[in-house]
Amino acid sequence: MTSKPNAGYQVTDRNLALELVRVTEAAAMAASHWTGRGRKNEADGAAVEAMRQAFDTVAIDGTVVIGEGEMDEAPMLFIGEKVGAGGPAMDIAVDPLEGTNLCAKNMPNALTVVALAEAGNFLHAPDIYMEKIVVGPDLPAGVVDLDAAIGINLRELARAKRKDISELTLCALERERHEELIAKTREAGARVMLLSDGDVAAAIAACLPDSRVDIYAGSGGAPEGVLAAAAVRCVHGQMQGRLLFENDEQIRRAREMDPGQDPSRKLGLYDMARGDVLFSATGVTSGPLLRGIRRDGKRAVSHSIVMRSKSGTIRFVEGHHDFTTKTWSAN
Ligand code: VTB
Ligand code: MG
Ligand code: MG
Repeated sequence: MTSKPNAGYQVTDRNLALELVRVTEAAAMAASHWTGRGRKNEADGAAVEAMRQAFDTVAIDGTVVIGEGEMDEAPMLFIGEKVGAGGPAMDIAVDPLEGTNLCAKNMPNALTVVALAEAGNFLHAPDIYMEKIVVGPDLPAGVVDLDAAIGINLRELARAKRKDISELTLCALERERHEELIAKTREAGARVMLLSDGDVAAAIAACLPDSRVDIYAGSGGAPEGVLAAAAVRCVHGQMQGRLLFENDEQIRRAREMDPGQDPSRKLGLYDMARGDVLFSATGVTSGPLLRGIRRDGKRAVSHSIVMRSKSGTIRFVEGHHDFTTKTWSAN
């Protein structure tokens, strides 16, 4: 009888999870130099450069599909850029510093984020807004819907969770455009948790037990939407999205990036992140999800979450770093 040790083997079965953590750790340590210094561009630049460098040693043939912008507007990690040391063809989605303002102001939830899937599996989305709705695992499929009134969604969610609406918390970015969403949520009897920034962390929070967030809703960045979708796949939550267009140029760009599709269609989770997905995020500043980087002279401690959709394994990784033996994060 011939044994088939590799039956069902997928390229993401390689130990890429740990390699990905190294990438988000590097970016977080570089950004942490700028925490609380009011200089968001410097923080972002440091994270981008460290992340770009860290990718050089990852054994993949990666293409950035969600990145820092178009080739002519971003010096590195631009859309279409090839990264990695060679290996299986992978799609890469990055936000080297998700929450530049949070980092600059030393407020909770600044993260460095990377997601990875086999080539062709992430939505190619322009840097525009996306309407999003996210709920956690173990709920009936379709319990909430982007097109339903928020009051109905909250009622259905409460029923599925066997809770009273008054026990639910909806999380949204604090923006004028969300005034109606916030008012209607409160009218329905639920609580609202408002964030100044950082809806990738909010989407993850909606999927984790004990986070005190039952649903994330509202509009934020489309790139952050794809990254959130990758994370939501890993934690087996539910998410829908829809690109929001402000002009014809944005529609043209979305059509070019995702040919043959209606750019304003309602996107399911698998329209944004298909296949086996890996996700890693490292805290820059401390929040409920992750602790931020703690520096102490020539040492630092990092906290990361790394997850994989196929196995559903969620790992929290604590890294203890010694700058006397490293060059890339010594600044
Ligand atoms: C959104 C959100 C991000 O920035 O992109 C937001 O998805 C910007 O929104 O998580 P506004 O244009 O309304 O300010 C973040 O909060 C941080 O990158
Ligand atoms: Mg960014
Ligand atoms: Mg961002």
